[in-house]
Amino acid sequence: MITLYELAGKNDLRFSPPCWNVKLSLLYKDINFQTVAVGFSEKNKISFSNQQLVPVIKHQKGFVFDSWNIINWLDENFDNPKLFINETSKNFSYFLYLWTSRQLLPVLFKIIAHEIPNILEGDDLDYYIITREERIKGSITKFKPVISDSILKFRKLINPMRSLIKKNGYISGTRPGIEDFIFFGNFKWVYTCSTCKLLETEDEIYQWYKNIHKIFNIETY
Ligand SMILES: N[C@@H](CCC(=O)N[C@@H](CS)C(=O)NCC(=O)O)C(=O)O
Repeated sequence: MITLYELAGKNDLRFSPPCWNVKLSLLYKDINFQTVAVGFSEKNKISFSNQQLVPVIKHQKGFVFDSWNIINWLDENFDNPKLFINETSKNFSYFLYLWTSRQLLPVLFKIIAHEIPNILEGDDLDYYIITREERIKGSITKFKPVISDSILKFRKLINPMRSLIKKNGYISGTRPGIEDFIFFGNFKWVYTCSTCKLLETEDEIYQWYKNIHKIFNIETY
């Protein structure tokens, strides 16, 4: 049995983008797994991995951390269905992983930074405020004046994905696959942690986001 250590907030809310990417990959491959909730202030739970971030998976022979490494490990160690159907899909997925972590999530952070405290409590809340305010050298409310600009910027930034989704239904093609799972985490983060109307409800990407929920029956995860 695989154990996925993932970030959790108040009321056991699971909101971490890379943890969601891994979870969708596990569901897609129909791998038996359990999850362990890790609060921001509960690094002791993942100390066996000798680093501080989730997702981490523990398997019979050891552990793997970082969503990209985990996805690769899962595909190498569990057969069909394959996440990467060929090298091209692997390369495009890697691009999406880098684009998400380096470009998209930082824009989204500016939109939801001030709302994340609503889903945290106790030491986790203190940890979030202290570490993030240190990182951005200011208050987590400092981006509030640029929220509407950031939303417009984000919607435009993801235009190529919108075109793909419009054309095929999913990024991977006519059915969801790893490319969709990596992109999904962005939206799950925003909609779980904030009240922000990131996408218009008529936006094809919004429909795509809802479809992924239905297909994987993930409301409860
Ligand atoms: N590149 C890593 C990013 C991991 C990461 O930043 N995880 C965040 C949650 S989204 C975390 O563990 N944060 C804990 C902290 O800030 O202390 C991946 O894709 O797994």
